Amino acid sequence: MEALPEKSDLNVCHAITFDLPGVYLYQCTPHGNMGMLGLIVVGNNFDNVGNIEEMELSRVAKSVLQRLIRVARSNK
Ligand SMILES: [Cu+2]
Repeated sequence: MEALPEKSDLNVCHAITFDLPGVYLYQCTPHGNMGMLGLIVVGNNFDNVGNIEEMELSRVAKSVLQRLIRVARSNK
């Protein structure tokens, strides 16, 4: 998450190359609290998922995150 830009511009494509395996969480800035999150799993590696789960999020976002992690793990 620290490697990602804090904010991207609206309606502008943004490309990122993930060099390190692991779980990456991103959000829509105005709607993150409502659970508009995304999860990217690089290299099928969940080693850092504990750090992601400890992130401070709203209750709704936390619930969405748990579901995203469950789905990602089931697609392993
Ligand atoms: Cu949004």
